[in-house]
Amino acid sequence: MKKRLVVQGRLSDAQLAELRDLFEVAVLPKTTALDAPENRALLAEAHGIIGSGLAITPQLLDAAPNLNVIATISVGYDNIPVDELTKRGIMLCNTPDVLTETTADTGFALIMTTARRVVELAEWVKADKWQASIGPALFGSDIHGKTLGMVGFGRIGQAVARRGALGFGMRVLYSNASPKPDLESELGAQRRELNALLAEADFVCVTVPLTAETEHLIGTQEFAQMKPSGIFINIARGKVVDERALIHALENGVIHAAGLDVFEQEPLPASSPLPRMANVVALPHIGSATHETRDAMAQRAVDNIRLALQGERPISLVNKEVYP
Ligand code: 8YV
Repeated sequence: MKKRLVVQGRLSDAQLAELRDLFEVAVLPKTTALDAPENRALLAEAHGIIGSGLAITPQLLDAAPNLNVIATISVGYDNIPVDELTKRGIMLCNTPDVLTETTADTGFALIMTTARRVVELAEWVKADKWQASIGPALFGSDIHGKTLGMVGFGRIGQAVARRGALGFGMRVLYSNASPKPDLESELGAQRRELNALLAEADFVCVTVPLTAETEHLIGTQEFAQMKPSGIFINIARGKVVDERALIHALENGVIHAAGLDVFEQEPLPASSPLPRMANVVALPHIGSATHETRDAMAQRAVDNIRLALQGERPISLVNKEVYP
C-alpha cells in the first residue's frame, strides 16, 4: 500500500507528479488550517507532511499518529516544535544550502538600497520632484570600504560577508557562538562580542535563526550601542528584533536607517509605521523568493520526504537523532 502524504505548499506539477508516482497525495490549500476538522481524517492516516509555513502543534501531532516525516520548504523551522517531533520519532527536514546565495543577495540589496536611498529617491523621481540636480539633503552614504557587522555567521551570514568583503572591499566583523577561522583567512573577518560589533559596524546585518536565545536579541540597549550613522539590516526573523525598540531608534536618530525583510508579525499590519518611514526599506519576506530558488527549495523538500519515506536518510535532516 502506498504511503500517504499531505501537501500544503507550492510544488510544481512535475514535483507533484513525482510524489504521486510513489505516494497517495492530498493537496490542501494554504487557506485551510492543517488541523481543521475536515482535515482530521487525512492527518490520521498521513505518513508525511510537506509544505511551507506549516502550523505544527503538539495537538496536530496527536492527531497524526502515523506521521514519520515533516518536510518544510524553508531553511528556518522556528514554526515547528522540533523537540515534540523528536520525542515522537518524527523526522524534520528543511532546505538549507539551496537558498543561501539568493538570501544573501536580498541582504545585499537591502544594504545598497538603504545606504544609497534607492527606494526613497526613485519614489521622488516618480513624483516629478527632480527639477534640479540633487544636493546634500538627498545624498546617501558609501558602502565600499565600510565595516559590515554580521550578527550570526552561518551559511547565509558568510555569503553576505563574502559579497561585502570581496565585492565592496568592506571590513567584516562577526558575532557567532563559534569562531570561523576559514572565513577569517578568506575574508579577513574578525570575531567580536555583540556589543563591540554593534559599536564598530557601519552596517549591522542579522542572520541568526530564531530560537529562545535569540528572541529579541536586538533591542533598545543594542540599538543604543550602534553608531547614529549605522544602518540595520534584518534578513533573519522579525522576532529576533524588538520592533518597538527599532521603531523608536529610527524615529529618534539613534540609528540612521533600516532595511527589513522580516517582521514580528507577517504580513506587516497596516498599523505599522515602518513602511511609511523615509529611512526604512521594508520588503515582504522575499529572502529566497526567486523562481529558481523557490523551485530548488521545493525540490529539496520533495527529495527529503521521498528518501525519508523510502527508509533512506533525507538530504537535510534537522533532528538527526531520529534517523534510525
Ligand atoms: C521561506 C525563509 O521560504 O527558508 C526560510 O526560512 O524564511 C523563506 O525562505 C519562507 O518563509 C516561505 O516558507
